[in-house]
Amino acid sequence: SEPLVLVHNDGAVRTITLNRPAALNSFTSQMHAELRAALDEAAADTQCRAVIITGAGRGFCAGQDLNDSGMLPGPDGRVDIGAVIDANYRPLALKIRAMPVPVIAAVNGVAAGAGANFALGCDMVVAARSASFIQAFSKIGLIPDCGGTWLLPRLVGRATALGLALTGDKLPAEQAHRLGLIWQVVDDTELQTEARALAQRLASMPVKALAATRRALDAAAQMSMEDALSLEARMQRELGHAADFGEGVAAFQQKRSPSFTDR
Ligand code: T3D
Repeated sequence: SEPLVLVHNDGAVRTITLNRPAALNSFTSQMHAELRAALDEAAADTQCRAVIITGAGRGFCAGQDLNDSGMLPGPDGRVDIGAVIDANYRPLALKIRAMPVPVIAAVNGVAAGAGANFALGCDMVVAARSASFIQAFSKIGLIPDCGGTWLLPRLVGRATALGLALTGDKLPAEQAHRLGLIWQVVDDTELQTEARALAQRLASMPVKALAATRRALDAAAQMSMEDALSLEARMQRELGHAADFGEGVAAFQQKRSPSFTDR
């Protein structure tokens, strides 16, 4: 049967495409498993220096597939959503946050529910002009998951986060960009080209430091400034011993372009 996740390599850039277009790439347990495997392989392959996640067809990802077997009531007549979250969404959100390379979401169409927060949890989000973001959870009696409760207020502030989460209104890409929810909006026809150009640019940079930057920002968000300064010193000391820093400084001094290899 068709793989639910497609993987394509273009030099140092790996594109992972969610591939259930008939159901707007909504998540089944099987698609989750294939996505986890693709991310693990990208993380383990030292040739891979940037990852793009996008969707096949007209949607990016419509969140949980509401017809998947995990959505069926158990013997007690209840659906065990907690089990689905523990098995699938929590590991996914954590995995993206722990990737050793930058992860770009190229949002080609609607991103709803966990599909929206999965995109927003990536390092940079580039969206097609016709794409949109929907915190669909409230409409079916749930709260934002896949990191939404943590991400949304940090990205756009409490008032906007609550407005989006309570109404479940569709937020067009342009508006998401104006609110600071995403990095960039591009013409539909340019999405894959722009995402690839950004990924190639990041892949040529010191990716070890880029991944450390994500880690430092996330950790610092919970700290006093004093503690953040200590964290910066600790991480900077470590990066200062890595090959990329030596190469970056040498290339600057020799007025040549650097060639970074650390990961
Ligand atoms: O386990 C847990 O539940 C916990 C995890 C929860 C995380 C979540 O993600 S909860 C939120 C789940 N997602 C939703 O509630 C979104 C449901 N989908 C929609 O509201 C709409 O499909 C969209 C607004 C996203 C797009 O609308 P539209 O009009 O562009 O497309 P459509 O016609 O509704 O959808 C096209 C097809 O995809 C359609 O199938 P069909 O009729 O052509 O055979 C539709 O049923 C299917 N589809 C879309 N979303 C889902 C889905 N099938 C299963 N699950 C979906 N989430």
